[in-house]
Amino acid sequence: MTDNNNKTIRTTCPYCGVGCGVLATRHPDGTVSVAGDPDHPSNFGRLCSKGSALGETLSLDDRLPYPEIAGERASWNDALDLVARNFQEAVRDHGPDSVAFYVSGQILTEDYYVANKLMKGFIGSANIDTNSRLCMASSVAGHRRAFGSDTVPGTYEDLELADLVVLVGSNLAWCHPVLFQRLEAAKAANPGMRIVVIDPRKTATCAIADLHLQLKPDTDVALFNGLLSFLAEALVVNDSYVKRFTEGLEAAVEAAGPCEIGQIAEKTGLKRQDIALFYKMIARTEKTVTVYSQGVNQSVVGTDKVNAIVNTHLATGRIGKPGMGPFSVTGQPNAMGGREVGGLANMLASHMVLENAEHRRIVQDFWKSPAIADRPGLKAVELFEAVREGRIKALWIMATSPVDSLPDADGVAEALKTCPFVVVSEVTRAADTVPYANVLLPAAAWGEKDGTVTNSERRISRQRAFLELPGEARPDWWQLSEVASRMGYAEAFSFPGPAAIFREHAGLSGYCNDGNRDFDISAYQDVPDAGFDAMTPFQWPQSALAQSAETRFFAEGGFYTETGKGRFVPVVFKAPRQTERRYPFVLNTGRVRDQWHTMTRTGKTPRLTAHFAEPFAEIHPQDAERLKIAPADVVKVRSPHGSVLVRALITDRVGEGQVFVPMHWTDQLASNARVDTVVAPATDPHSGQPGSKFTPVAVTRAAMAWFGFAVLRRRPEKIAADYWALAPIPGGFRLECAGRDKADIAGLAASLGEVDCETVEISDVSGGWHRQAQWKEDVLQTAFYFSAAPVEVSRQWACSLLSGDAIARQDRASVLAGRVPADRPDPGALVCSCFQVGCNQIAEAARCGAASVSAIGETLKAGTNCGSCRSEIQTLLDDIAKESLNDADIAQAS
Ligand SMILES: Nc1nc2c(c(=O)[nH]1)N[C@H]1C(S)=C(S)[C@@H](COP(=O)(O)OP(=O)(O)OC[C@H]3O[C@@H](n4cnc5c(=O)[nH]c(N)nc54)[C@H](O)[C@@H]3O)O[C@H]1N2
Ligand SMILES: Nc1nc2c(c(=O)[nH]1)N[C@H]1C(S)=C(S)[C@@H](COP(=O)(O)OP(=O)(O)OC[C@H]3O[C@@H](n4cnc5c(=O)[nH]c(N)nc54)[C@H](O)[C@@H]3O)O[C@H]1N2
Ligand code: SF4
Ligand SMILES: [Mo]
Repeated sequence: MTDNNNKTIRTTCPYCGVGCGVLATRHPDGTVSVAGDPDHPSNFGRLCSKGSALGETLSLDDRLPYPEIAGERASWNDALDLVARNFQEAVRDHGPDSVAFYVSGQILTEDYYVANKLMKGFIGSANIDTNSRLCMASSVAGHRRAFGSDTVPGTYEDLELADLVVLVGSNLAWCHPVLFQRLEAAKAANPGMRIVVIDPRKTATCAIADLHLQLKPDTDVALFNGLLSFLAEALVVNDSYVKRFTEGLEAAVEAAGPCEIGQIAEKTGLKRQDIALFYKMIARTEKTVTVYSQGVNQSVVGTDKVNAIVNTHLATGRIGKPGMGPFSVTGQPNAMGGREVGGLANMLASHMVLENAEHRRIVQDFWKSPAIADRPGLKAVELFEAVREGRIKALWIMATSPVDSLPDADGVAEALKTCPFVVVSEVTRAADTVPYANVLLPAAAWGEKDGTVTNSERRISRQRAFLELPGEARPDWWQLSEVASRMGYAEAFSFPGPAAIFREHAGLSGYCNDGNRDFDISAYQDVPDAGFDAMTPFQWPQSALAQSAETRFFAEGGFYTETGKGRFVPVVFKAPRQTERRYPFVLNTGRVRDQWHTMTRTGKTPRLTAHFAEPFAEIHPQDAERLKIAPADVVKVRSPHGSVLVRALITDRVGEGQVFVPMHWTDQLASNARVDTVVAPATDPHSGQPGSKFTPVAVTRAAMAWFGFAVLRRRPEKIAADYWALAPIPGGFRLECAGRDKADIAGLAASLGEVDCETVEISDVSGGWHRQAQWKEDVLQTAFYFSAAPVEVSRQWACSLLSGDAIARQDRASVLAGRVPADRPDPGALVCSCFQVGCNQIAEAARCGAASVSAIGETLKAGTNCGSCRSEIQTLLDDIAKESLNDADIAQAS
């Protein structure tokens, strides 16, 4: 690739499982602009805030330029030899199960295929697991119990065609924003459409909900079991579908027990009338889709939650038909591709079953491999336990950061320290798992690599390269194939490129498959390189034998169980773990709108860090009052496994007795905010997926003697504060900090300051109050604000100070005072990241008569580009309307 300048390439977004098509254009000045691909059938031109900012996350400053062995630069040859030798010796001395791969739903299908082939067919162990274990495993297990295969029956269009969409444990507005926008548009076009959100938290998604069932954590099974019984008792069961295509309804209804609304209300904490309303809505709405995500999967009863939901769809025959079905939306861009190649420790390739001898024969035969794994390997949490116990001698981690994202994360870090040989394939040096590597391999990143991904609706799209590989970075499939060759398997791994891998993968999907396996893309087994390059997005199945226009599953039965019938799974509600006196809160964790996981990419751009610039805990006002926690205090959230220090965000978005902490902040951008150090490693017995949304914790106010806020030109090397969080801003960084000892302020201020600057400061040491600004020729270099209470300075305004031009001398006082000059009103906390519009601006526009989201858009442009903030704007408008109603009430009363 020599000159891609100004050429627009069609590719796919590397973030969520919606799988949006992206048009990426590289300009002569090296910048990249992106736009939604209007022809991509997942997004039709839309992009969310994260997708829109992709061009700003491609800087190379943090990239790994070359391989390293024990922290020293090494050649690829030496590094690959060493990896191959260590894996080989471990297998020779301790057997195939003494080695493991831990990979990710963010590698491409071709990378994934090679990793799985090497481990299961050539090393001969099933010790390959993936971060999808933390993400989709309960859905996989639930699908397999009900359908006999890991099949997602529906398509995105079903959300638009439905009359009732139930969102269970899914914050779709923030986590699948483009799908959410499609749903929003469908609702606007079909005013009869109803939306129910089932989530213990009031999320941005609730802005679109007709009914929000704010149930107690982990009580979904009680609600859906009740629904199944209700449907059976109200005779809404689709007898003909149930008789012809399913088995086991009676046992499932019996396990669910009679539909006693009072009891269900008690178990779930929901109001009886809300439960009854929900059940009636379901009973009378044929076109119902139930979308579910991590509030379902990430639970110690996650698989039961999945089956409790699926049972209700089987009972009504609402599955695989337009506008109907259970719909597990996937998180990562290639969670589905990973499942297709068999990336999980208990799966074989091509949706085949590890325990099935015939399937093993098919795969081994196709691969012509010396071995085939015949029993499940270690699932992620067990895998790292085995590492800790010394049972794993060589481990290869690829495209995931287990010391951040696995539960009991400090235990994982300990395990990695003791592991004799750890390989990490990464794109960035700034990832928390990097320091644990014996061998570090620089991987190709988004925009540099070529291959395919599969989105939530089984649609396979191309990711295409439009940038040169920086330094010596190489794609993951290449790294794996090179190691395989060095282990003696050159013939089976001599892939010239991703197209050849894709063909083999497509070939295997059709091999000995007479329609008895769901995953079949054999229509593509002979696609030439040029055809692979030009491939347009398609949905599977696409068999070489039968062209099928219909890509939904199970409308007319055809399940992949032994009997061909869909299985009702009897599930019994188990009350969630009681919190003890010492750990009285339930810790819930998850995502925010503008960040992606450990922030290695989305944490690089001010556009995305402005929405939330530091880690926080959402705490209910009543709990805060009891615990004497004031807004913006620093709080400690603690379990027996570990603790984090985060900012208190007091809000009734969480229920009493619950706290919500985002999963995103790592040691790269905060002092002590890796929330998975707190999360318990409890897993679902069927899927092995951790219950990342439910850990009993204690919450206490962390008594701080001082609080600080600063804007800085350079990233400080060390920050001597008990609490800190950094985020990029235009022209530099912003720092939030706090400490227990006032004496630390002077040292910190000195260490953050620049040299050769004109420094202006005001200080009241006894009051713990200090302000300082530094100038070079009227251009601000740093500004610090310290005080005994949380610093009240408009962040939006202060963060704009470094981007701008010279600041007039007469305005210096306002910089020190931290006061927004009168001619520049404070925009308030950021809502719209595309146009940088804050909540004060929206409130002001609303007061001037802009009463709807579209009116706000017309006035301020907010919400008119990616649309990710539209639900927040709606919530703001609702709050303002409520306030003015209250004001009117007060006025009337007085
Ligand atoms: N912005 C953004 N988007 C993303 C990602 C990201 O990092 N950032 N990551 C992607 C990935 S990999 C994934 S897996 C998806 C996840 O997408 P989601 O699952 O939608 O996101 P989460 O925030 O993890 O959790 C969803 C909701 O589950 C709720 N919940 C907690 N406990 C329960 C419960 O017991 N019952 C019910 N019904 N709900 C409960 C939480 O309160 C939360 O609002 O997002 C994808 N999209
Ligand atoms: N408490 C709690 N924990 C959770 C969750 C939760 O909701 N709560 N959610 C879980 C879920 S659903 C998920 S999916 C995980 C996500 O957790 P992780 O997978 O740990 O998070 P990422 O930041 O996506 O890690 C991807 C890493 O791969 C690197 N990378 C990017 N592209 C490439 C590439 O092409 N090749 C290579 N080799 N490296 C690359 C990135 O720089 C980054 O360091 O977290 C899980 N952990
Ligand atoms: S919804 Fe956003 S993050 Fe997800 S694929 Fe589309 S643009 Fe990317
Ligand atoms: Mo995920």
